Amino acid sequence: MKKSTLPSTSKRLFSFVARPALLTLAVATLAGATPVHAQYGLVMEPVINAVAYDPTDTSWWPLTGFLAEPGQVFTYAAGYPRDPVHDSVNISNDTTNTITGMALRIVGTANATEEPWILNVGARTEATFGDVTGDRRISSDIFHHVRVSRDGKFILLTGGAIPPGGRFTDISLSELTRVRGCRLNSPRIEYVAIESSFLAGNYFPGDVNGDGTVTHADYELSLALARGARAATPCEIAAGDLNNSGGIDMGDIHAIRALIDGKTHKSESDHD
Ligand SMILES: [Ca+2]
Ligand SMILES: [Ca+2]
Repeated sequence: MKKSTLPSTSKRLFSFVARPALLTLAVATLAGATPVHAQYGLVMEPVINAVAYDPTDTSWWPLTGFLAEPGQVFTYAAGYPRDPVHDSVNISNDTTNTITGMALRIVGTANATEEPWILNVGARTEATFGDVTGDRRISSDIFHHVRVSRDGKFILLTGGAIPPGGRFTDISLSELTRVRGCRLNSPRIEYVAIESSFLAGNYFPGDVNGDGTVTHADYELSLALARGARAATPCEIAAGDLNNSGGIDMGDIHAIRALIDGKTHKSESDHD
């Protein structure tokens, strides 16, 4: 399978956070309980790199065809074998937002990578986000911070910006890997359903409602989200997923409470 050629700048710029994240992912994958039926896993590596403006290039896709606003979710299909269309078409940020992050979540399976597809949201899949190119990083020359959740299903790329008019690659590398102790039956096909969204603005730990400070309002909001009042947006997860579980849960609630209380951790029982 052909490996994508990445711009050399991506090798310089993008390792310090991605590497621990991937190590965490690898540990989680190896240490996690492997179902008896699992014989293979699909690893996906989103590659979001800058593309220079080229007036002669008319093949790019406008982002608003998928995502018009921060936090809006577009569900698509990707997987193995790779879809060459997505390796050769670039995307233009035709929104009015400066994009400050990308969030992707594996949410199920799919039967094809091009519409019409059937997306089975909630279906079990062994697919995770991780390194496909072999450099032990998630490569991007735009976003310098990468966080992969412990279960490998959620990836958040931040620490960069795509201004209005900016262009970027639409590439998700993928490969099938053998799960420990099992044989890889080849060729196999696996497509997964992926929820994608973009962030605009700055998000820092604990500021779940994005108003610039960490207050009791963030605690209340995160508590509601942890209790399932509604699905957390990628922006809320970016700020509130302090334990890197890929969502807002009770572990985050305690961490946010500790931030509000000005403590690094809570060791005493908590009476509300
Ligand atoms: Ca806040
Ligand atoms: Ca969490």
